[in-house]
Amino acid sequence: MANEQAASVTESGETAVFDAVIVGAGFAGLYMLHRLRGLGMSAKVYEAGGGVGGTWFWNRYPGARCDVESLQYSYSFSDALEQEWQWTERYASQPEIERYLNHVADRFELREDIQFETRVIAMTFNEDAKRWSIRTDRGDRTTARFCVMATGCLSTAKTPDLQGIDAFQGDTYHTGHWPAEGVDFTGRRVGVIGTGSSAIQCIPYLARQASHLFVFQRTPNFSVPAHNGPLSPQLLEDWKANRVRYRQRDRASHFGIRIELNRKSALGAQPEERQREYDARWCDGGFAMLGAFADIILNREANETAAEFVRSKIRAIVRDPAVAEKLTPKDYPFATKRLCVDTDYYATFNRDNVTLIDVRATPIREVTSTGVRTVRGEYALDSIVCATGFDAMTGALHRIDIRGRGGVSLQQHWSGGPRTYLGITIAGFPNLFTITGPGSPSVLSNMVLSIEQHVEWISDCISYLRNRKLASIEAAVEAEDAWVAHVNDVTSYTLFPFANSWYVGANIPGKPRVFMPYVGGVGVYRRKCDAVATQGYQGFVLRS
Ligand code: N01
Repeated sequence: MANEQAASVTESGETAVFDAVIVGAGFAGLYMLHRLRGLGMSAKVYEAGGGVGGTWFWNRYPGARCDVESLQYSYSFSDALEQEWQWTERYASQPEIERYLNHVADRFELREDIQFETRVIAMTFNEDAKRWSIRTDRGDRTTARFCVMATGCLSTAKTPDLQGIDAFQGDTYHTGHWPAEGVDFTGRRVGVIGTGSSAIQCIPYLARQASHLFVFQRTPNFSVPAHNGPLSPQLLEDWKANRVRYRQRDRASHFGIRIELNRKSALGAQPEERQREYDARWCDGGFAMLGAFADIILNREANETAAEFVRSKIRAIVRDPAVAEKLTPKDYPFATKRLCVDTDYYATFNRDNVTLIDVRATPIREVTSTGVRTVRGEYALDSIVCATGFDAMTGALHRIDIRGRGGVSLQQHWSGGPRTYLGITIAGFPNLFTITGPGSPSVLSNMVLSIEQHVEWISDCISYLRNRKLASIEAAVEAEDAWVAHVNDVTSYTLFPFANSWYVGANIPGKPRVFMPYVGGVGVYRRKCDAVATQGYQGFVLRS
């Protein structure tokens, strides 16, 4: 396989030629480009946004912040980068992460190979040439040996299907498409639809600005405190001195983050011991609660002890018992919908200018020109903020008309739900890779750590092909079947299937109900991926 140098294109109608096309310039796309360049390959990145960042380019709503700690939610591949970048807070805010990614793009001189404000609309595999043809919404035509989908797991925003929403005379926003210039809600009556992670982060901020905030909640969520704050110089120093060891620890862990996993069963512990453990983890903040006991996510009764602990906290924080009751999740196990991490979320409902509306009890009938009407009455609003989530994990891929061997579309191949081998490759779609795709730990892990693992696995794979003068790699159907069965099998030991979460596609009408991420843990998963590679890409068909 020769190095297929880039020809220039495109407005003239010529076709540009690259070794690889990467779709997306977030954490995944940037590192993929850097790695492929390191192999001496030509690569082009197409990015729909006007800048780098992916998720962190679009989700700039007030309060947007990562809920994985900044020292862990950052690249580990460059010691120099780690030494020179100073994170300021335990959890980095959106502006800080966006600045970081811009720094990375500049530091590694990545911009020249990124075409912004360009959306890939179609990708077709040409079997004779063993190359992909790529088309964009700006008329670019490109061919590439390899395509890497760095399209993100939560990048296709879902707007609520509410009658009349287009007729609303006020302003409407989606947290996943926030205006770059920001929004001033001072003096406005604001309605927030949704109470997932995005809403839980922005509600305290909106409440401080708006004259009145109306929160339209369909399903209450479990949320734990972040306990965010500045990073101490000692902590930063320790991290820099010991980063290699800490990163190794995280790579071998379950979630890809530092959580002390208690091996004990919640049911085996005495009530006082349980309380002590949960209290300590609540005080620690963030996802520490997930590791409180080994069976929380496996056993309904054990889970109930954690759920009841969080419920007791909600009742303690929220002064009005009726409001506390509405905010209390009851009909799905703790942490089987994405656990939220907040700053002052529950306490915000103690404010006089915040009203919680339970739209499961009193459903929204329609959006009128002046507000939201539920079966009980109308709420006059100046602005509506839709914090209604995403078509997760598959949405961004399905937006592109991807056609593999025999012209079969990804839509057809995934009509019953996503099917992958290792979450990285798809049978019938040679030389196409999905970073943090369905069937990999992705959204159940520290995304940056999982992205790095995939990028390195993919670049090693491409290097292997090149060294052996092989033209293509493709997952065997049997390997894909076996992996899908394994992913489902591992899931079936957990409580995840009991929640109507976006993990199972429940938020998108008509989406096949399939638990999409791999719950086996990032350490176990990495070993499996490495074993496949060291055994000569077992489960793949390699062609010259
Ligand atoms: O979206 P969500 P999100 N009428 O799908 C409700 C990551 N993230 O943007 O549950 C009324 O969680 C819906 O109700 P229900 C993180 O992985 C990370 O908040 O379907 N309500 C739900 O309450 C997260 O999980 C970070 O009944 C409607 C909400 O909208 C993921 O992104 C920060 C409705 C959607 O919640 C997605 O989070 C933010 C309707 N018609 C996000 N339609 C950090 O790292 C939907 N809803 C911090």
